[in-house]
Amino acid sequence: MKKFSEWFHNILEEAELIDSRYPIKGMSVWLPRGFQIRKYALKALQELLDKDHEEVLFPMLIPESELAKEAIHVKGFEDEVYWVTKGGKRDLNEQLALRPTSETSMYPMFSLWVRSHMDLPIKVYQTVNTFRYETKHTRPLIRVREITTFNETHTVHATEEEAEEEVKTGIEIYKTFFDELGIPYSISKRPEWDKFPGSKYTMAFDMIMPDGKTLQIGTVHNLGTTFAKTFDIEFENDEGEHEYAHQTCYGLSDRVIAALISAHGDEKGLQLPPVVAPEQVVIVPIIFKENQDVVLNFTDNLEKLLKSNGIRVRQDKRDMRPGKKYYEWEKRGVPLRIEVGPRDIENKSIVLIRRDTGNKEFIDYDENTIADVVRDTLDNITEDMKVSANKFQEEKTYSVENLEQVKKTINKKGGIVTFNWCGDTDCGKDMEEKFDIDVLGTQEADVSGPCLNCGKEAHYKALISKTY
Ligand code: PR8
Repeated sequence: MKKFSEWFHNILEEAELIDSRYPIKGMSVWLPRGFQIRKYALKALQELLDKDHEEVLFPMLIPESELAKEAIHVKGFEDEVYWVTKGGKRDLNEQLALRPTSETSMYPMFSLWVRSHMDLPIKVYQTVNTFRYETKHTRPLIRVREITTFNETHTVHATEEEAEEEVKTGIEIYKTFFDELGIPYSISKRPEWDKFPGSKYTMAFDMIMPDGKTLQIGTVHNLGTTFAKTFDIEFENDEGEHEYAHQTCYGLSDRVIAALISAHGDEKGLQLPPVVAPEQVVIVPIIFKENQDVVLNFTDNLEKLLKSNGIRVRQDKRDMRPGKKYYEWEKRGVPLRIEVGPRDIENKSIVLIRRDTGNKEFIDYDENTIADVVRDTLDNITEDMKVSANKFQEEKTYSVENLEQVKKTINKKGGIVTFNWCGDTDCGKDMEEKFDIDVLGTQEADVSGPCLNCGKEAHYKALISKTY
């Protein structure tokens, strides 16, 4: 693959996903094809969230006085906030922030909603746009200033245990979601200096991109009682005493689409797992003048049949060379192509071509079973795409034994490097500087012996990488 960032930008344009020429840095336009992929991805996510959470919608503007209340939180975001200062020509009494995330928009309301333990738990989510004035290099979908697809879940609980449980639930939901999309990930606990501002701790999902750098594709935060104390989210327990609530929040963004594109795309273009593909199947009739009617009769019927079985199918009847059509649909990532020519109809067979492997399969045509055959093939594609993407992440995760290897591996191979680590902030920051990397975080592991960097006793597996 040519240089990744160039490939990535090309594919957004060539697969007609995003137009990034919008005249504000860090803000782009979702084109119809991109928007459909986004829609199907959100549908899959919402199905998972809806089992145990309710959807809500909060305003986009936050009064400065609320945003400023939680000191650590606001410090983490102060350089990134966009402000609305005027209504028409008049200065506003109080300036209003465009939400960079919604804790300070939601929690003052939670404070009104929670009175007794009977009001708990609260488990809500919303999918909104948020704004962050990012100063690092912006890239479409990957680091944007208007996050157009911010899916954020916020929960409130009576006990610390329940909040811990919810962190696990959040992680499970994201695992299932990423698995459905065939997006590989490594999960780790972010180091103290890189946790979400105001949180107790942060669990993060990172995917290794084709160029070897990692992208944070989702985070789950345990907020403890910090925000509850700031925003007065209190409840009366069984004994009539007042207690502060325990909270969690977790979120995903447009980056999921970037991860999807990057995990599966290739030199031919986009490659979509069936669950998010606007067209799961494209039928290309091979038409010659003399038998046009026979072929189109057949393909129209096939199209109808697949559609009635809930498969997203499109027939491409355009008057152009089949080869050109194949090229276009491959570039757009359609998982399965069906070719039907006059000879196939005579032989009562059709041809299935998989986008992921390029495999061509001639199958006997039977109206009663064709939908099942197609569905099975789509399922196999989903599974194989996942396996292949996971393999890349595994192969690019290296366990090393000494410092020399850390440096060599990161610089030569990229990916994630893991090794025994003490977990101390000073030691971590020393490594970040020395190796020009980021400490992604730690995984609990059965570790013994010294920290690879400082020689003190190791307690964790560290994960480090170069990051986006
Ligand atoms: C929270 N509050 O906000 P988080 N462009 C694209 N994606 C981004 C960007 C950006 N500029 N910044 C972050 N993300 C919590 C949890 C409510 C929900 C993505 O957490 O700041 C990253 O994938 O960690 C990140 O993991 C996710 O949004 C949530 O943002």
